[in-house]
Amino acid sequence: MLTIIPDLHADLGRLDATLAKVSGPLGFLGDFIDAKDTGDDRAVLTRVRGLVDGGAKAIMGNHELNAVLFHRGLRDDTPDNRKQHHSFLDQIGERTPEAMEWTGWFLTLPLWLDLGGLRLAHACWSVPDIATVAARRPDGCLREEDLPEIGAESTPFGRAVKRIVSGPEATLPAGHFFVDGKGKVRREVRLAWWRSDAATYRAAALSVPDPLVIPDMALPEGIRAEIYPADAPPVLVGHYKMTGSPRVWGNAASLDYPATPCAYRWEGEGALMDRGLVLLG
Ligand SMILES: [Mn+2]
Repeated sequence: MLTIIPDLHADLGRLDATLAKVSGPLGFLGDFIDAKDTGDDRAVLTRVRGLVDGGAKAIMGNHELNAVLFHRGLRDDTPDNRKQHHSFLDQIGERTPEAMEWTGWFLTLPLWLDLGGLRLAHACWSVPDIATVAARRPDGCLREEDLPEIGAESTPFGRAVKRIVSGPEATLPAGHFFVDGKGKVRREVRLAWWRSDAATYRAAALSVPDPLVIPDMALPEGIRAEIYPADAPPVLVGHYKMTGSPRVWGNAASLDYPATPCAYRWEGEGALMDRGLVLLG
């Protein structure tokens, strides 16, 4: 039995409310830091680290990976990247001894955990990407010497790491594009990797205001391989800032519902069930 807790984003009140409602072994899906507005990064990290030292499981989110890269000069120093990381920077500072201590701890968190009957990743359980990373790092934990190629996304290894924590995207076939919710023209589309029967760009497209503009053309083999097989063990992720009521999607689910906090209580079932969801509101 294990209770899986998604993205906390420096929200100590949410962590307290979660811990008051659940009992038994815990697993965390990453993105502990970086409040949207205000938060308490240090308090959340201290609590989670204490729980991990006591046996809780935890994986790395894209915010932890970005912080590791930022404090080593391996992430672009742009206003957007600083804004995303502002609550940590305000409280803990930039490349301070404490920032280096926390980001060093982030590197001890694996990118994925396979618990036998249940798999955990922050954004995507990509079978080919996990194989690529595991060939070098079988335990899923990155080392300092891996970081430059991840920051630059310059190698298959570096790109695989990014897809595991941030989710896969595909470049649309030549001539195709869509306009996103902010009015920006995009030629890359996020993939709903959990739709095991998705065979075309349109069926696999995520976060597109009008999916009909996406071509109903077959996904190339390399991209099709990112789609999670229907007969594989269940996967829980966070990351996707879901709206509406929490629900499972089949053999995968995101637990990241910022407006409707939830967790998942797994009792060994081989298929995810809506009744495993624990609402924390
Ligand atoms: Mn995330």
